[in-house]
Amino acid sequence: MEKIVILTGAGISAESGLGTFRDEGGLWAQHRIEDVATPEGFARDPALVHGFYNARRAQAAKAQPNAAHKALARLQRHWPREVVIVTQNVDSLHEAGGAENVIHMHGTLSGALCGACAHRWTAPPEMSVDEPCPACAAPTARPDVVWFGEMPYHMDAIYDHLSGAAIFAAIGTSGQVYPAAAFVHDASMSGARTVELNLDPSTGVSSFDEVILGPATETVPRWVD
Ligand code: BJW
Repeated sequence: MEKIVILTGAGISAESGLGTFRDEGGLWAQHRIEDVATPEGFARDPALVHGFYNARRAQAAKAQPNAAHKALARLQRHWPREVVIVTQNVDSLHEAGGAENVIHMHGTLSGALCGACAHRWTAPPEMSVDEPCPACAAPTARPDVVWFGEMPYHMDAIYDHLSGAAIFAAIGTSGQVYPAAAFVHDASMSGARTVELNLDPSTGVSSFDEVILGPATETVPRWVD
């Protein structure tokens, strides 16, 4: 069955008040990627990394889904078997906006993961360095997110969806992080029509068949309806 595969990035949650990574004043202007978004950074200073994610978890808990999240949820309700939402975002605003089936390729802020036995559980609002794993008791709890150098989640399922895509849309992502940045090529190879909806053109803008520029809360509902 032909699919509509939608990839979302931080830009879709920007108008819900959550900072993006690479825009001016974004998260990477305030924190060094090597310190907070790599396994090596976590090994060096887990307290710093927990602090970074605790603050983002608190901020995300207060954020409300916006018109773009809600429009995609409407589209998915209309075609539940055809519409696949793949998000790089670790917030849960797609679900809060009514989407039921969301693939979180970079994990979630609401998850905790044991670095020793890979057990997963719901993260408390504040994680700390001595938090024990409920399964093996090792003090190796980490946020269940995907850092640089780690394998993103659900890649087999995502490639499967991309190979059957009739339409591929990338929304609010700068196209600077792989493997998500290459999905437009994967989808094109499968014959999909590709569209970018973004505030500023992404790094891979020339690979898309169509480009719609503007804030997601305006462009996404218009594209969906
Ligand atoms: C709006 C808007 C509004 C604003 N409306 N729009 C050299 C070449 C190629 C690859 C590599 C390389 N060296 C290393 C790599 C691999 C590396 C990588 O890509 N590095 C690059 C820096 C080059 N990738 C990895 O390590 C990944 N793993 C991997 O590759 O495994 C091997 C593998 C091989 C083959 C197949 C599969 C796997 C893992 C990457 C993990 C990324 N993790 C993070 C942190 C997650 C946890 C957390 O949230 O803290 O993921 S980094 C960060 O970037 C986060 C995001 O999901 C990701 C993408 O960011 P995003 O969403 O695009 O945000 P921004 O800020 O960049 O862009 C925002 C956009 O929104 C902009 O375009 C704005 O214009 C727009 N916008 N307001 C609409 N209102």
